[in-house]
Amino acid sequence: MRGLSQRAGWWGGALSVTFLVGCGSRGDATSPDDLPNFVQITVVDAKLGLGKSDGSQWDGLGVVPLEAIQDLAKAMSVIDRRAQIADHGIAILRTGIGMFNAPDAVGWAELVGADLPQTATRQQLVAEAEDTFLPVWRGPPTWNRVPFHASLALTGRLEDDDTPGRNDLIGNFYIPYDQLLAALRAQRVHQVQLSEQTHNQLLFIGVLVRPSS
Ligand SMILES: [Ca+2]
Ligand SMILES: [Ca+2]
Repeated sequence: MRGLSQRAGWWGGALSVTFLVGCGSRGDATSPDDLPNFVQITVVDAKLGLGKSDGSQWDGLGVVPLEAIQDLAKAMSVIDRRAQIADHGIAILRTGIGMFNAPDAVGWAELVGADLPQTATRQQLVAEAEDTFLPVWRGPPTWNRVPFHASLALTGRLEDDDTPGRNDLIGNFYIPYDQLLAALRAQRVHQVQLSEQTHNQLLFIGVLVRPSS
């Protein structure tokens, strides 16, 4: 946990800055006819909201301005449509680490869908570091040779570890096939926007989907 140092004026300036984004257009790496039968799926990282949906901090006392939470999520959603998160959006979250008490993300993820192999079991999401809005998952959790068809989805849950107390829910998430397909076509880590599913508490989860023999 970190001390609260809240500067309301900072938000107006930070969030009014134009988010600089690339067009992100690389063209489709795959056409419908050459989609792989199997893929490898990796859950790489996450981007967490600056506070809880009620405006309280993840840990400790104090508030996070609701406007700041909503504006940040809104700004980042525009970027997501280009399948990119601008460096400036990440900078806001990094700066937030010094201003608000960041969570200690833990959780799990699992695949759902038809014809999944027995090896496609639930995997734990353990952050490399505590107290961060930008957790990177240890491992990272990866499933190999996953049948790739329209019934496939990735689901899971993130909590803020408050041991020995009761954890705070960050969010339950569901990433459908079309987003996994977008990740496959992106040929790099694809940030899936989840803020609408989680009341702006879980902004994105980064997934990597690659063809698997
Ligand atoms: Ca907490
Ligand atoms: Ca905590």
